[in-house]
Amino acid sequence: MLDLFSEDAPWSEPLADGAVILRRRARDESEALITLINDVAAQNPFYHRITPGGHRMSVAMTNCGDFGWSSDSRGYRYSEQDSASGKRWPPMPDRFRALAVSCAQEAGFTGFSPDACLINRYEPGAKLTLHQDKDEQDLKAPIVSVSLGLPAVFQFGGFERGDATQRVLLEHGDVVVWGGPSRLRYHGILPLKPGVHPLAGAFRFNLTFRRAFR
Ligand code: MD6
Ligand code: FE
Repeated sequence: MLDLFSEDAPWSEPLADGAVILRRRARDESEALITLINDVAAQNPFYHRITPGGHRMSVAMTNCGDFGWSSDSRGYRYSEQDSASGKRWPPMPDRFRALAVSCAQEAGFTGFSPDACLINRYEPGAKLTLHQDKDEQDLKAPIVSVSLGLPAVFQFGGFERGDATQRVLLEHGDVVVWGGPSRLRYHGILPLKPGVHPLAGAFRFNLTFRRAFR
């Protein structure tokens, strides 16, 4: 149980209408989450996908759940199999689902039922340029994003790529939930600074839970 009166209890920070950071919300179970990430990666390894434009992504990715997000020369999409291995994605661990559902609920999104979890792994220098998440069928469902390991600067913008962005540091155990009016905001991650995290070593991991299909 979380001790809400202890000095280091989680707190929340509004980001925009429909978007909130639940600070340290996943911290107490982070060791278990990292073990589960390693289990998924043992079945379906992280790798650097190629964008439709032919660039190798600096972020390495894998997925778990009924569907996984990937990118190759034919485009971005959700699929039941990893196009690289031809295998189905490993199932979404119950603990992952429970965390995502409870964070969504806390942010006001009841009934969230994720069918996909994209796992990003950042090494020093890895970044994610400004993008929108719009490959999901049901844009009414929120996205729940869990940060683990090394901290990173998150950029949160508007509805056009050129709009001004806010910069916020996302640290180990922080959870961002967004949906509703913010669902299609541009966002990205600045290049990761090198470091060593006691549980994640030289990496940052990010889990994003989505509802890909209705
Ligand atoms: C990351 N996150 O934190 C990248 N997308 O590594 C995302 O791209 C993201 O945090 C949609 C919703 C929440 C996110
Ligand atoms: Fe995204």
